[in-house]
Amino acid sequence: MALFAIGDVQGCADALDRLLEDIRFEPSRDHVVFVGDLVNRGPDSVTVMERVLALGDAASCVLGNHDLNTLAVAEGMRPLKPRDTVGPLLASPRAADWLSWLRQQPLALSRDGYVFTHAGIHPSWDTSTALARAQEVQAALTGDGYRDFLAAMFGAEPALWQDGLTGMDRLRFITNAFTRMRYVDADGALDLEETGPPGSQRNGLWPWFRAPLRRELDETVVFGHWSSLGYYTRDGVIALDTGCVWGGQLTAVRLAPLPVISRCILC
Ligand SMILES: [Mn+2]
Repeated sequence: MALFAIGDVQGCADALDRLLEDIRFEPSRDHVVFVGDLVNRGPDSVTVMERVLALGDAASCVLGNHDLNTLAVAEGMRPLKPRDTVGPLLASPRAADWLSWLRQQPLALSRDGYVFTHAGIHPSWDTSTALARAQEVQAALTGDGYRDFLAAMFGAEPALWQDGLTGMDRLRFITNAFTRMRYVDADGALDLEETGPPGSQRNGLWPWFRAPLRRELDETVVFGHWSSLGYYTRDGVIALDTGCVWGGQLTAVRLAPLPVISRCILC
C-alpha cells in the first residue's frame, strides 16, 4: 500500500486524471489525501467531485477556503463572484450529495506520521491541540447550526489566538488558521493580506512554519494553499500547491513507503 498526498486541484479535472494515472494510483491498494481546495477557479469542479467521490475510502480530504466558500454560496450566504467557477457544480442534480460530502470533511487529519491541513498548523499549537481545534469546527459544520456557522465564518478577526476565545470568534480564528494562514507575526497573530513567497513579506512577519514561537511537532505537516511558495520540503513541512489552476502544475507526493517521492503534471 502506498500513501499519497495531492495538492490544490481547484477544478482541474484533466490534470487530476493524468496525475492519478501517472502515479499508478490503485484504489483497492493505495490511499490519497487531498489537501483541500478541490473545487473552484478551475474549469471542471463537477468532474473533480465525481472522481474524488468515486475513490470512496481510498481518498481523504481536508477542507480548504474555496471548499468552505462553495458551501457558503450554496446556502445563499455569499454571492457567486465572477471568478468563481462552481456554478455548474451548484446547478447539478448531484449538488446536494457533493455539498453534503464536503461538509463532513475535517479541517485536519493525521495519518502515518503526517498531519494534513489546507493552510497549516498554527505555530502555537501542537498536533493534538490542533486536531482538537479542527474538531470544534467540524462539529459546527456537521451540526444543526451549520448555516449559522457558514454565515458568520468570514472575516479576519480575531487575528490573535487566545485559549479563552468563545463562540464564532473562536471558530473563525480556527477556520482561518487551518484554511487561510500564510504569515504570522512574532505573537502568532495571523496576517491574511500577504500572499507572496517567503522574503516578499513585510518586516515582522514570518511564514507560519518559521515563526519564532512555533512548537516542534513529531509529525510532518502536509499542506497546500500557498501557490507562490510552491513545492517546499523543509522546516518539518511538505507544501504542495504548485499553482495548477494558474497554469502551473498539480503535484502528488508518495509519503509511504519512504522515501518521499514527488510527481508533477503540467496543467
Ligand atoms: Mn486555498
